[in-house]
Amino acid sequence: MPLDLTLYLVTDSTPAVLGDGDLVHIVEEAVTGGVSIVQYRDKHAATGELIGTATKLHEITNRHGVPLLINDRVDVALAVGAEGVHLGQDDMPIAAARRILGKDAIIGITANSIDEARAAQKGGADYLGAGTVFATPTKKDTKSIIGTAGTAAILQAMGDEKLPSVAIGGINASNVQRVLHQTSVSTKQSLDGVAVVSAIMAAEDPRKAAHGLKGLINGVDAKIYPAVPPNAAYVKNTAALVRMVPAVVKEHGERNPLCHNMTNLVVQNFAANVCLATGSSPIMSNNGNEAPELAKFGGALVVNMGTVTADSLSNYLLAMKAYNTALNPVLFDPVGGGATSIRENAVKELMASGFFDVIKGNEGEIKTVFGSADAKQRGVDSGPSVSTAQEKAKVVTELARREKNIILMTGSTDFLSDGVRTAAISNGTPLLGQITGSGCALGSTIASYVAVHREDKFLAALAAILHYEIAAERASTLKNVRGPGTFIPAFLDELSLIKQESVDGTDDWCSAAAKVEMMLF
Ligand code: 3NM
Repeated sequence: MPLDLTLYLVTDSTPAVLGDGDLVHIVEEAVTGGVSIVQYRDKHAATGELIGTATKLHEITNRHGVPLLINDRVDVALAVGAEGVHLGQDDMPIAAARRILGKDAIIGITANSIDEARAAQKGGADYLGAGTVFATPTKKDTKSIIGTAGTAAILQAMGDEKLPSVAIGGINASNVQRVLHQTSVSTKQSLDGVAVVSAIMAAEDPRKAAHGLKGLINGVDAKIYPAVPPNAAYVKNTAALVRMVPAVVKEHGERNPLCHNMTNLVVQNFAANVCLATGSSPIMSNNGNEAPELAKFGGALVVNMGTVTADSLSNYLLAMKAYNTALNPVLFDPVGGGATSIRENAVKELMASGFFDVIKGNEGEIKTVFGSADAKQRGVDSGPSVSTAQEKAKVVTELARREKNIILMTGSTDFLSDGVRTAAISNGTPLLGQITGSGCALGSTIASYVAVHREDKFLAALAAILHYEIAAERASTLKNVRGPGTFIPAFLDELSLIKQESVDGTDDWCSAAAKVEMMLF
């Protein structure tokens, strides 16, 4: 029987997952819906019961031509003639299981680290279950949460001899596409499928759930735009990129996308005014329960961690899930990310729970997301920089590569990267640093630009930054602007004027003023 890991179902007989459902019936429904391999996993039942249920499951899987594996119990697999076993790190060694089950048996192994994956390769495993990707109520005693970055590292470390691999832990319809996308190191070093428990076992309609997941995995509904576009819009040349900006500003101004802001009280008013002036339609809603409805409007979400509390964190998680499910862009602004352990943990939890198309922050915040040792911040301000331009550019490039998204590190020079293209942008005015919320409002601007130009998110972000910073620059030179107070209304005017100039087809605001330098890695 061929080993097809596309959609791997692991069963669970505990009341928390199974409820009053019938295990055998659920597996039949799931296999009909598209599950390509089944692992019978029951850590509590007596041997006789295991053999009874496994026999029934094997009759179903045989009928559908998919393999049945038994978790841990080599004896049960042998007794029912199952196609193989799945072994944890504490179970029987692979070689011993191979001696008992023979060369044709499928033997899979769980790996939590690069070392475990390499040992599984050497030991002759047929496939790898990498995890735990995300924290999951289904199995609380997992060794550690490795996220998509840890899973990608395992796939990469296996090199050319990579074993067929699935990822497991907290995977469901809302995140399966981005898990496949973010863990893919190269065409070869990517996942062959995903393993799920509750997404099918606890679903109201397991057949429909399996069918839906299979469609998402096969990319039938794939709308995830890669950070680096594969087509002609992917340009590295500075002048060519800058020439494309006014058309994106025009597109944004004409399409008037929704910009859903979850942001702190201090900046709500200013961010909403910036949205209106740049051409997006703002909604300021910090209630995560509203997000599923708002996510349907095709706009973008801004998660500005501002003043994070347990309550706001759970709202961010709900909203992020809604936008990820609707495949609409999310921008993360980890405000003060490195300032306290609560914020640092919030960053970790948010990063582990969903996909951010763009992460923007100052030097300390981006380093916190990256996991740098020198990320410690005092307050939410950036503080004196400790890195050279080259070092900052390297951090944003590496982080963008790791997260497969767009990273912006703000400062007097901004560094923007999609992992392949990295730009240093030196527009702006020191006055932006003297008004509250200027960084947060830039986040709102970038998010709505990505919503209208998602086929090249790097170009969208560049257009937003130039629109914003050139407007600020223009405002700062006006005669009647004497300081931060008079700067704010003039800045809003210039934002709106640049939008209008672009809609009218005038490009000089950008070509004459843009200070962009591409940095190559
Ligand atoms: N093994 P769900 S996590 C069975 O990390 C199992 O090895 C894991 O359940 C591991 O799909 C897990 O409901 C449970 O999140 C996965």
